[in-house]
Amino acid sequence: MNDENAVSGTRSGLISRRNLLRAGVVGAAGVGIAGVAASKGGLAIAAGGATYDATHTREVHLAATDGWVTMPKNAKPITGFWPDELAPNPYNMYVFGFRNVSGMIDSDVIAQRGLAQISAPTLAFDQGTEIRVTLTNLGLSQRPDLVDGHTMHWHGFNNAIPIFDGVPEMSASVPIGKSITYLYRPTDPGTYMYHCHFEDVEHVQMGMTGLLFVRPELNYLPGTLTQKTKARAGDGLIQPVRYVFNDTATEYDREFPLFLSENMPEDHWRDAHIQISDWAYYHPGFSLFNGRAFPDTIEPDFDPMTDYAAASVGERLKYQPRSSLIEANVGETVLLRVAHLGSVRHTITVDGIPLHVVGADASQLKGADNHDNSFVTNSVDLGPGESRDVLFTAPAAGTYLIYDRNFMNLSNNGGGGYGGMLTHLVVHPAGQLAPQTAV
Ligand SMILES: [Cu+2]
Repeated sequence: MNDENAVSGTRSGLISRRNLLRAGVVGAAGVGIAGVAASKGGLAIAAGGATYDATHTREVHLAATDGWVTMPKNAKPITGFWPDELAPNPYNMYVFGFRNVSGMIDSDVIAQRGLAQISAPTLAFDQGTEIRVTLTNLGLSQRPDLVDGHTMHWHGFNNAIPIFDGVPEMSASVPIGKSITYLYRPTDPGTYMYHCHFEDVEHVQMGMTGLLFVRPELNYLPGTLTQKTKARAGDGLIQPVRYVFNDTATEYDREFPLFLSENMPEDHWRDAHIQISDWAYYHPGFSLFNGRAFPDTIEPDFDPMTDYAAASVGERLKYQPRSSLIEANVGETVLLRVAHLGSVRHTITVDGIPLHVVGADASQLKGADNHDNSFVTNSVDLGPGESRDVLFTAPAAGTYLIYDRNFMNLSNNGGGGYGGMLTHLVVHPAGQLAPQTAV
């Protein structure tokens, strides 16, 4: 924590922990969605006691609810469990998840009940920014018998305040119809993940997981969030300068989130059909990149708020909105932000392309003596809860495969053809793709 962090206000006595808790919980105890405004108001008072630059504030509003998604049709059905006969066309699997409802009016937020997405929205923040993530619990449309809370747990964030850590046993969760605003000021750039921590084995398996990353201040002009730019060699274009960490050796041209998870269809069926799951008995049917199994991984991005023709792939994937198609021009440096919140190990590889791992678990691979601990490999191995920052140089134009080396994770529940954790890297001739402007 740096001295500018709102949290440091508690240390300097500007606000007590008790008052901060009151701001988060009591402020959120309004009726229905009105709790959002109440909690924001409460936290504005709390944050007002600390010194920070208000222009460096980011506000995000997430909604937590349930919903329906699709796993690919080339999967082997599981009699009685998948496809789920309760699923509305064109979907086939029940999930819990988050939605990004930032900027929506309350009635639109409430209308997202039952429309969860997987993976959770990718969140990208800048180092040193005051971040306020408001989480609203919309309840579960398929399971009105459940009164589950939800939380946001930023995995790996050094959080001094239990309530903002989102572990309900240590503080509080968000009840149905209520909201809490979580406060953060990240000081450590890198790739993280976040998830709901309420009955976390279940809620994580059901889909309340996503990727989050923090860009380093080295990207910005001193004292501002105005991005540094430079003319790249060869094309003369002025482009944003992007680094993974506060080290010029970690420069890249394009970045892509690659969020790893799996699901077990029987457990999703049981949650939809009011049956008890044994979470100790786990054998995933689908392994996912960014919430989709191949071949859906290479479909483009979709918007959960857009109407697509009912039979189109867009309608089928609108609640799995994130593509895993990786595209770059020859010679560009690509950053894969890999994070894993499934339950079994995964080893990601790209045939024939050396992978330079420069970061692990939101830390640059560099010793205290500035020793370079980064390494080049063909196998990026991750356990659950781990992340890696991987750089590679886009080779000759063509299509390459990015996949999990475990063959078990390359089918859709043992069905015919390839599936699971597989996506494409498409390398274009030099200069063909415009510079990346958004992730
Ligand atoms: Cu939850």
